[in-house]
Amino acid sequence: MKDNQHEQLFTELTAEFEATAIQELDNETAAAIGGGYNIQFYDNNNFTELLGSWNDGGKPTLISNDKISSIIVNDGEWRLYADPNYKGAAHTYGPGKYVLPSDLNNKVSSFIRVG
Ligand SMILES: [Ca+2]
Repeated sequence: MKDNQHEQLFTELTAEFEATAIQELDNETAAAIGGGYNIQFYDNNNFTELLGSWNDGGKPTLISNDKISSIIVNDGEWRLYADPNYKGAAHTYGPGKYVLPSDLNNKVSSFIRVG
């Protein structure tokens, strides 16, 4: 019975993690259907560990808080902030690939499309 309980707990934890991941990636799914993403966030410095994708608007509080280290902007201008609710250190990025500077690396807590 103990093994079963252990397995059940693991299953619940996995389901919880997946729910969190899916929530962050909802817009990626939408973008995939639409044919592209306007901004993509990565955990590392070489654009391979995708944290999430976004097309429009912004997010005042990120699930991937304090994790983003690089971004790819495919369209629009986006402003990234070190603090929630569009506050703190900020930089604006147009189309391109960027490794975030030290005042934003692993510190981004909100972002919004500004152009
Ligand atoms: Ca990171």
